[in-house]
Amino acid sequence: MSAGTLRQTWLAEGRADVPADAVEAGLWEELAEEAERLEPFAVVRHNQRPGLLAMRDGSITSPQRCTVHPGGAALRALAQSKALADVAAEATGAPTMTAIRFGFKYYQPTDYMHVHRDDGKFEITFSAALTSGLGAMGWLPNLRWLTTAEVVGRLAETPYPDGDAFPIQYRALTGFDGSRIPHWRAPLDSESREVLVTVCFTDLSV
Ligand SMILES: O=C(O)CCC(=O)C(=O)O
Ligand SMILES: [Fe+2]
Repeated sequence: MSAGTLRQTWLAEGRADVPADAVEAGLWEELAEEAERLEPFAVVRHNQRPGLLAMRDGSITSPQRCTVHPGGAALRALAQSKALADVAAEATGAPTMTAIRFGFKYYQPTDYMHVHRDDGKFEITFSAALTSGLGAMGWLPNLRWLTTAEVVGRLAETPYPDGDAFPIQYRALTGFDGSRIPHWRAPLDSESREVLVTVCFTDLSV
């Protein structure tokens, strides 16, 4: 995909498809092994405060339950790869991009994440599935440019709004404008626990 296409898709749709060759097949294997190995040390994230909480950085937090781990050498290699930083920069138009948060998220059956907006420092959030049963995330790209107050006003009563499906692909990264586009994961409807890998970039040049 040409750089121009990445940029246009980002501007128009708030998403960026990472070319398959940006991540080596061997690294996916290492990520899957690392996620398995670190799972016993993952911590439960269970925010039970009901409703949407508007934060001063523009993010919106909401109830969620899952297990998280910041990863090891394989995830650092992914987060620090030049190919991924280049996609992040081309899409967002920022000169240089730095990964400032990354991790594995483990969803047990019925784990969930209500509608929210990511940390305002994140210019782009990439995610991929490390297991095959994760399914789509929900998102509302039409609300991308609304203010925090407007989003809270509209979605306060709907943890899982009637929105669009954002496919989380198995061993393939997709970027999206997670600090602006409200998104969520409905309770996991699967027999097995599923694993997501996520990497968020910011522009440290400003
Ligand atoms: O489960 C997902 O696909 C999205 C997770 C998410 O939005 C987050 O961790 O901020
Ligand atoms: Fe998110």
